Amino acid sequence: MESRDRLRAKLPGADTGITLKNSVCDICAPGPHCGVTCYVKDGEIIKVEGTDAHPVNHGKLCARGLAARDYVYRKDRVKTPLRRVGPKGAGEFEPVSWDEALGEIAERLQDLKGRYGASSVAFYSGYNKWYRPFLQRLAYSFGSVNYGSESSACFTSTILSWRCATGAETVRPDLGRAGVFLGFCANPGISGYLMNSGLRKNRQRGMKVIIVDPRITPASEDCDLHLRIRPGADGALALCLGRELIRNDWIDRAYIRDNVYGFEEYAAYAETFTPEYTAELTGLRPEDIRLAARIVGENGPLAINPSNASLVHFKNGMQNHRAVMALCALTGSYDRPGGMIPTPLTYAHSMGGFETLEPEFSTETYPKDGPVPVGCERFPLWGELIGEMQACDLHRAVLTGEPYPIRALCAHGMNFRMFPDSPKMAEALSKLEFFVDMDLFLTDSAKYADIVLPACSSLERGEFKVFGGGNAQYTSAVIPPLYESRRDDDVILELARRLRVEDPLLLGDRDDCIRYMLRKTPIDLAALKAAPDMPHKIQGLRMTAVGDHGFGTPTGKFELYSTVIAALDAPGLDPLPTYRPSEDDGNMAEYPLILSTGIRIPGGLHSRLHDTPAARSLRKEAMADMSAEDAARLGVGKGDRIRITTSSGSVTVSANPTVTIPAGMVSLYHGYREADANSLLSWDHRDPYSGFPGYRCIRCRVEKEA
Ligand SMILES: Nc1nc2c(c(=O)[nH]1)N[C@H]1C(S)=C(S)[C@@H](COP(=O)(O)OP(=O)(O)OC[C@H]3O[C@@H](n4cnc5c(=O)[nH]c(N)nc54)[C@H](O)[C@@H]3O)O[C@H]1N2
Ligand SMILES: Nc1nc2c(c(=O)[nH]1)N[C@H]1C(S)=C(S)[C@@H](COP(=O)(O)OP(=O)(O)OC[C@H]3O[C@@H](n4cnc5c(=O)[nH]c(N)nc54)[C@H](O)[C@@H]3O)O[C@H]1N2
Ligand SMILES: [Mo]
Repeated sequence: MESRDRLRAKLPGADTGITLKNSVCDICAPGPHCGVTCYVKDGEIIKVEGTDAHPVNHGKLCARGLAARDYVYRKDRVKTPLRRVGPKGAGEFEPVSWDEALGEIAERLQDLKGRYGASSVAFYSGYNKWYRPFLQRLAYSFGSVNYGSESSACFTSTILSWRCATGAETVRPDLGRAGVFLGFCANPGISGYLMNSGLRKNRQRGMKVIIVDPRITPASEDCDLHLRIRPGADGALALCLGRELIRNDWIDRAYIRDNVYGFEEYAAYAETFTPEYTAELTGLRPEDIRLAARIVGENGPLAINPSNASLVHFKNGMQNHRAVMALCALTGSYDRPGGMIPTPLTYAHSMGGFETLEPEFSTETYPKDGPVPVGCERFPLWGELIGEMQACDLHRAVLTGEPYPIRALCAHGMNFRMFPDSPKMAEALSKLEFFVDMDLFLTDSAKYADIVLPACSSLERGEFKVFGGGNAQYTSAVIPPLYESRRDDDVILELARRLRVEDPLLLGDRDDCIRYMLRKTPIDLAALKAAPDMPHKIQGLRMTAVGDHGFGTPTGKFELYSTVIAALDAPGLDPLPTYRPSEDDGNMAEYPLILSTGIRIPGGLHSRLHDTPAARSLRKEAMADMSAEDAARLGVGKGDRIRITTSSGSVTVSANPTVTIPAGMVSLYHGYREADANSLLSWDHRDPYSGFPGYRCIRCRVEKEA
């Protein structure tokens, strides 16, 4: 082939000047962070594909990862540090040097600390996890208790419920040995494609799969039983399944005797959830519920869905999740082969299968004499077991001064559109005395900032990562940071120096900090850095064997009756996984439909891909899926403009009538500038245990626009 054709085909070689470099795609959650191979010519990435030999994705990439090049070269990248010169939100800035920007930030933060106390400054991280230990430690070393993140609305409620039940924080299904997979809210084909192949492969070997999902999805089309539950009724179904397992003696009595606390109380409560009563609550048929119980009872060990953000995005979400987890206790499937295996978050929210001292690094400088972090007083269980600022309460603190005023915000990746009642969060950003936001893009949130700092992407930096099975990698940059962008951790460390925090680690070197976190592992950072292209299996790691994890609860058992919740004695919090309705207070006659916001779409990753052309091309318009029946009743056809109204507001989007959604349900993805789902959500529609917003169950009405 001629060089010209080889160039057109983007083939690497000396004649084409194209070289290959490996890195990771960090557009989505750090768990997957798939290996990518970048084709680089003249310092520019011209193509991105999955790395064949990478142990996580084996050459595969999803629609988001395939848009990585477009993401990096988005037109709205922040190019230099910026200082606001116009009104807040208007997006008028002047470029300033890094030195000026960081100098001004340090000066303003010190001034606010002097006047109002360090905790009047909140530190916040959006979806990105990779720099979080540094940011959290900076907040605490600066003296503020108010470090929080988007995890206040993502999956930390599942951590909270596992901590309550067993003391573990994250738990993974041992799919390779499971007899049955009970997938509440499981649609991994769209939200986490790597788990999808695990489900398929194990179903072929005989594992039974039950999918509980109101919608027809790729996962529900490839399962043994699909239960199309009413949104938010999962707790009732789980309690009824527990009842049926107990009545049919499909439970592990020896395991329960030795390892479970509160079985009798739980059994008495679950007994009230007869299949007939549960059918009324869930919209399912009693015989289907009985069949599900039989499939679980006869096919152990039981594995459940570990990524349950959509299960906990309800007003009753954490309790629903606890009710599902209880089935693992009844069947003796916790910390047992084929069941749910406790697995620590190893580093930056990734599970390597081993422990590091990241939690110690992140929290050891926590200020001893500070106030209670924002949101922890209102959500005492969150305060007790998580202890970080419940970030969904941030706008309350700014706008009402409750529990005390937050005056300044130091944010990495702020996006007001993820917060319940997002216009309130935007208003809060406009009321701050000082607001810094570091982001790749000049987002609508960044436009409220006094100083905007340009961040680089994962392809422009080297980074320490861990992967499942005891693998670790220290990537190197594929291209240098674009424009004047920098990596977040460098900026955090530089700010620590300028704030003169009394913290030798933060005043030192990034790798020394990482080594400090890894000091009880045999990981050699220098060796990893010398071979950055691929993850390496770490030899000599200590991993806890299945069955040996024990229980970190006060009773030393799997607590079906939570002694932690009982000891809080907080009004409205029940020690048993009790079931409550999930709807908001909207009145049924006025708002007859249920709006579920945020069900994942292939080309969307919160707000960050809506302005990325390759990903956006998969769903060009903000579009709401609704049932074909409801659409016919309202005279709505595909592409017609519809207005969705809740007691909090309304948005106009195009309609997508589909048979995959049940009658009565409407689904809208979040993060759209032109149709912000979270402007439809009342600030107070929240789970009292976790403080999580009820994103997935909001009463609404739909009207066709003239
Ligand atoms: N493409 C894509 N992937 C993503 C993300 C993204 O934005 N886009 N976000 C990532 C993040 S941050 C997270 S937290 C995860 C979330 O991951 P998931 O929770 O897996 O994602 P969802 O698609 O929101 O929900 C899964 C399924 O739950 C169903 N469901 C909705 N309501 C109910 C209900 O009341 N009961 C039951 N049983 N099922 C219900 C939905 O119909 C959907 O098919 O996804 C991650 N992966
Ligand atoms: N209605 C509704 N709302 C939801 C959800 C839902 O299902 N429904 N899901 C919730 C869930 S599970 C989640 S996880 C949240 C996510 O919500 P967010 O955290 O708000 O997610 P993003 O839109 O990705 O915004 C993060 C910002 O970080 C920026 N960014 C990306 N990489 C970097 C980096 O390396 N450094 C810096 N400094 N910035 C970077 C991005 O450009 C983006 O502007 O949304 C929640 N909100
Ligand atoms: Mo999330």
